[in-house]
Amino acid sequence: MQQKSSCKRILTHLLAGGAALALSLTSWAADKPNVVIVATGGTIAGAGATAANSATYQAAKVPVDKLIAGVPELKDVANVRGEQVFQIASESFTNAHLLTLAKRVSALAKQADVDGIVVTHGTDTLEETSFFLNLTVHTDKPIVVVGSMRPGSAMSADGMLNLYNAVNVAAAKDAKGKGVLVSMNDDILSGRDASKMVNIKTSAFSSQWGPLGSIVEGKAYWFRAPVKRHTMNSEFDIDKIDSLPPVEIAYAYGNVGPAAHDAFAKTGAKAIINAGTGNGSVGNAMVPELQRLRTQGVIIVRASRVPDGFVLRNSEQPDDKYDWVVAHDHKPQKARLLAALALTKTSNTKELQRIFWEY
Ligand code: DAS
Repeated sequence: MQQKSSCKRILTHLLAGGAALALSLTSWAADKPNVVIVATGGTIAGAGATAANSATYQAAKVPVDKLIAGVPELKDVANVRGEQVFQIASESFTNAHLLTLAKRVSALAKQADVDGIVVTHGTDTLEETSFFLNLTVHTDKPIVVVGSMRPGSAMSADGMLNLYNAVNVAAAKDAKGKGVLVSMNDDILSGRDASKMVNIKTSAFSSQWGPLGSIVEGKAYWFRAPVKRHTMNSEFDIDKIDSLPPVEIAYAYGNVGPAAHDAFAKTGAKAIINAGTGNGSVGNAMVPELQRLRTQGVIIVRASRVPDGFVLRNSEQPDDKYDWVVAHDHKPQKARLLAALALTKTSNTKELQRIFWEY
């Protein structure tokens, strides 16, 4: 009698286990895309002391599985799983973090069972990561970078909806081939030119060239596509890059002198992004300093501290004569990354300028 009841119990247990397994397999329904959320930290993983703390909180606290559990609607969109690559505030990102993250994203994109990738990220350097991935990951699968301006513990937190939107975009077939995307505040921006333009609002991110599309109630509406080279059409391949040459940014202002530039050159900078005034203008006192640095072999890239517009070649300065490069419409923080990648290939200034026009 004893033996019979234990067999019955084991059988019941096995049947229940089998049912759960079957359920889990069906919940990874083949008709749903597979999306991996690669988590790096930031405010979207942040937590504040009270619901009133929308700006005072600790970033990079909540693990990725809790982020996913916090948006149960994700399972209606895709088969979602999470990977915690880092748990840091993004102002602490280094080149090493960028390389590690891009290599992981590249490896995931190669997997046949991955249809789209979401990267959760702090907003402070989100634009640098989205641009770097756009330049180096060879895939046409959607890669969507997302963050939030308020921690999940705050009233009207924006992280849940931003994450829901990002997974919807990553799961959308028509998001393929558009390069790396940034999904913030219902906008779908190009990872190339998305920038954090307001540091205290949920409408923080924009591009001077406008969003590529918008996402409403989980549906992506597209209006434009990128024209600059990216992902599959990029000459930079993260799988072949293991380090980045040092490139620094020197900010210009009235009364600026060469101290910062000289210090960068002394520490081995291969290029200096000069964040000039106006259209990348260089003060009279600084022109000979930059020419001197150029003769010492440092690449000079004229960018602008002005958020929008683009630097014209040979306008404010005779770039051909000085052998300088212009950053086109790239903000200094993005020009730094493009210059570093370009310098893994060449230090020929004509080639460097071509790269700035094309990416
Ligand atoms: N410190 C900011 C960061 O991690 C918080 C955020 O906005 O995500 O980028």
